[in-house]
Amino acid sequence: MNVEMIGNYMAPFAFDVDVATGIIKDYKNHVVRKASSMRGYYADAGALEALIAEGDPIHYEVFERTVPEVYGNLMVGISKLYPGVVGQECFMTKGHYHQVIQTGEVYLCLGGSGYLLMKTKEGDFSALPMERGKVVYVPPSWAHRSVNCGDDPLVSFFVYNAESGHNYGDIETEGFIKRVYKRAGAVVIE
Ligand code: S6P
Ligand code: ZN
Repeated sequence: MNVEMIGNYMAPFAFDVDVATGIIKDYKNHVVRKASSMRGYYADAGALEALIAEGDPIHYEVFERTVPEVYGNLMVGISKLYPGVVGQECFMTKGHYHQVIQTGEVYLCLGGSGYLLMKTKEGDFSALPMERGKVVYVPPSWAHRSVNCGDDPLVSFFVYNAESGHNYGDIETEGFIKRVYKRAGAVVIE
């Protein structure tokens, strides 16, 4: 990829985030995952198919300022997860381990409410609340998934090692130990 240089080094840069909408103004990479990208992830496959048939709404978007994916660089961006349920299960991201499993990540929640679910290969589990102003530190070895339990988009700024990569396959086969539901208006993790 082309990066701006000053002398021998990558040039420092700055960018703006529209905190209200959760959009990086000059993003370089944009990932959009619709309901149809989420087949196999929710407990109620029939409810997901109904949602897809009703118009296949966007589940989440990721905006990144990409940098070369090499040791030392940091990838930064915004994750915007829309509110909604599949059956009674709250909208969520696919979730992943990092391919380079000894790399961590930091999330700063800018708006909305939900959880960051985390799990390890050994079956350890953690669910930390996400709300505006909350920083969640994801240590190395922990897979992570965002879940939106509120009525507004769950918007988070994230920073991770640029060489981390994403391992989705293991989550597709392992699942995430616990799921988050809205039952009669109450959020339950079970
Ligand atoms: C990347 C970071 C986030 C997620 C994003 C979407 O390491 O954790 O940018 O990619 O929240 O989730 P997922 O699981 O579909 O990549
Ligand atoms: Zn990650």
